[in-house]
Amino acid sequence: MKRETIEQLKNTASITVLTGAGISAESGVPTFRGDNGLWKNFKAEELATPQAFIRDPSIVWEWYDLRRRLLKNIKPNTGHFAISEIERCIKDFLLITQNVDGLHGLAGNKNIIELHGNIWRVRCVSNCGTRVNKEVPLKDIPPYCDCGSLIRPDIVWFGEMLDEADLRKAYNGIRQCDTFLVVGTSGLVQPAASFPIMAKDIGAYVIEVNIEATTITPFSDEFIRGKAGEILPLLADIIAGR
Ligand code: BJW
Ligand code: ZN
Repeated sequence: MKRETIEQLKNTASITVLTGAGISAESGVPTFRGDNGLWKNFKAEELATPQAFIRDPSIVWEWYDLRRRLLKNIKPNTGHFAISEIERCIKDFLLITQNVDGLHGLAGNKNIIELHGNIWRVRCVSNCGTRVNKEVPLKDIPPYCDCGSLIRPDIVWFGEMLDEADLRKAYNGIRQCDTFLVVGTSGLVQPAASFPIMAKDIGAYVIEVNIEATTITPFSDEFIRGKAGEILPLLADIIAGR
């Protein structure tokens, strides 16, 4: 690690973190892309769209049901816990996650934006309400609401708008931070992929942790190659003054 990065982490007053599927990989959650991406046979770009859901809600629900079954007993790993320790050390802290697995909350983080939704939340397509449903496996696929409309996962699919309040809060966090930490994302999905670049433009120190270089790497002040579960505890140690 560069001396400059260590100094930055020791002295930082505000940190915004962006995470992707890579941080949950060591908990056993498959990533979306790349050689180890278990979903290679199921393309997110094909299943995670409103068009796919209209065409065949059962196929889309089968995919989410499979993922919910896989996630049911999964636990946060040392990477998640390190980020929750960083939040306890830094008052001005924001975590923006693209993950829908809820593991950051289980690890103890409080100020979280779940940019792409949460796999345990569902909503009626007629917008008659959002609710939590942890039924695994689902009894009926696709599930229907009492009002007769289909129920869908409360997830942001390709071509759908992100929640406006979430986006506003994310942009504020990007504007205000002096350190921007990006972990385990391929940087291929917008608008999240542009957050580190925006942070860099505004003057933040950008640190990237990933097992391989990404589209974000050229914009990083330091790229730390390695597993999130191994690198993040080291960063948390520095921030905590150990
Ligand atoms: C490790 C590791 C370890 C592994 N340690 N690292 C501008 C330009 C071009 C296109 C667009 C644009 N603006 C919008 C678009 C369209 C689209 C888009 O981005 N398309 C691209 C594919 C080109 N974006 C949208 O539609 C978004 N909506 C939007 O922008 O609305 C406005 C708008 C609409 C229409 C037109 C224009 C504007 C919505 C995006 C929603 C994404 N949803 C998904 C699926 C739903 C969630 C779910 O079912 O789970 O979210 S897609 C999928 O990708 C999922 C993820 O959150 C997301 C990001 O993936 P992530 O996390 O980066 O995972 P991977 O697998 O790609 O990478 C894992 C990484 O971990 C790798 O780098 C590994 O190396 C690393 N790793 N183990 C550390 N142990
Ligand atoms: Zn309804």
